[in-house]
Amino acid sequence: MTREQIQKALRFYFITDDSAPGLSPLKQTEIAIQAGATLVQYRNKSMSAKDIKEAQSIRNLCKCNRVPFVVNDNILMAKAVSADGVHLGQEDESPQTAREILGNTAIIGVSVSDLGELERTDLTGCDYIGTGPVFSTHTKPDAKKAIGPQGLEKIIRAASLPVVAIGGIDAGNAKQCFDHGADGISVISCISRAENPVESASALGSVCACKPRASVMFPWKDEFGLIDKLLEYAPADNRDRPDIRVAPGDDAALLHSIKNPVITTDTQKEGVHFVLDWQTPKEVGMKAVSITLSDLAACYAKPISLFINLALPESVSDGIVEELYEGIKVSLEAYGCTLGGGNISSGNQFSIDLFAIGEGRDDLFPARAFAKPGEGLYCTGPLGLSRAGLLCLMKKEAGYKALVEKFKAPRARFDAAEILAEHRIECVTDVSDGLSGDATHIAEASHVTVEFDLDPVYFDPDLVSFCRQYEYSPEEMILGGGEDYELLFTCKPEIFQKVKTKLPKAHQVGRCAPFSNSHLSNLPKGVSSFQHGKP
Ligand code: 3NM
Repeated sequence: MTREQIQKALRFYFITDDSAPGLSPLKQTEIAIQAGATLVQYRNKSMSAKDIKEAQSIRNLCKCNRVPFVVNDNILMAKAVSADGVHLGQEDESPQTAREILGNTAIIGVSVSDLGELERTDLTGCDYIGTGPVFSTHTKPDAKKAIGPQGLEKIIRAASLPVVAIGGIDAGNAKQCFDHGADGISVISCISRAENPVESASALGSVCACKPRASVMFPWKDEFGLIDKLLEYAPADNRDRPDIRVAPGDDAALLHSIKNPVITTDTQKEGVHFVLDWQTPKEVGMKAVSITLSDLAACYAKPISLFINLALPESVSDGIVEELYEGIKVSLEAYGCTLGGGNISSGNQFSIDLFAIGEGRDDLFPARAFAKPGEGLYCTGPLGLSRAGLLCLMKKEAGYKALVEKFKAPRARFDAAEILAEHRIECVTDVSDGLSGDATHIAEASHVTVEFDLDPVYFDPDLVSFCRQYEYSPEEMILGGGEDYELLFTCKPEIFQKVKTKLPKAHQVGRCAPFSNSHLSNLPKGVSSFQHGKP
């Protein structure tokens, strides 16, 4: 996390109370999240292995609501429940050890109670400091004497890291902590033991200038409820489409007979193909449909029906699934495809498996194996944009919206496929693995050598300026980047001239020669085919 992200997360820092009368740590967390908490720490002074379930439920609730979750003192518990980090006391392991165990992206904090302790503490690997008690507190029996807002300010001035204040803080005195320079305040009893915890949390949230959440998201529980919802999200004309005889919702869908069934499958996995911090669930749903149907476009097949298999970890909320469905629906409608059915199960990783059925043409089924020496290698549109868009997201680069859009919302090129089919082009594939990867597929299947010939005239201007800014080569993005979902095809140059009149963005990227030694030639050094999850 960047320093700025840590500072934001510290603003309203809630710590669970393991001995509050009446409110469980999970319920306390729900109240804090509702009031706008920006980080939750699981604190359980008698922490043992059996507490893992409680820690997991709190972690799941936090994850559903996109609130960072850290564990107090215990690095191994933090690791075991996949927490976002750990908060360490002076008697615990060092931040450096925590960093080694929890990795680069973990949030690691350390308690420091005075200037002497600050000087003596090795803060290597640490992201923030917790300082207190600022005011007197009954919650921590062994807490030192209160340092007051002035003491807090002294530590903030001396510290090089963001600081969160702790100890005896409530809505009445939190402002003093901010006024004296704290990045955030952390509280236990002002929520867990308040007479009215909801009101108290909400008052604290407004002092912290944190927006209350309209609703708290809960981990998904009901498989059948979610399947019903999936069906509700089916495209509007799903049920009276002529292709479907028995609609989804039954044990299986019965389709009317399809003359040339074309079947394809694809998968999207969280952390490999999508990251929910970068893409909304709706965008993920839309893209999952597009990339699956793109295979049908490359086969000149008309999309008929899509089937979806979802694996959900508990930390995915119903709300996220509903948004995902919304995206699936929008995309299916855009392509005129029905939803054939779906299944949901729990799993360790959020993943979406998709299966699509399309109807192929009677007269033409393009394939990678039909490239001939003497033909040119062409593409229906600019390449490399999606990879550059992914890099923008990773670098938190706010410009280059068109590149990011290409990564988030690629389109299956049925429009281009129709024009290629009109010209009876026989060798087609979609560019999902990067130009060098997909050209290799064509060259291997057709036993030809593809000679690349990239003309900078066709490089996308945004791609060129992105590459100039970040010192990448556009050729590398085009050849090695993936997920553009344009169509790559081969044909005679005179046929291409005709195609070009209808697809102005189509351009040549190489040519096919009789096979000689290797499948690719003219490939700049260091360019390899795209691998998902390894940008
Ligand atoms: N650490 P409350 S004070 C857990 O000074 C803890 O390091 C402290 O609870 C420190 O918000 C404290 O109920 C207790 O006062 C904070």
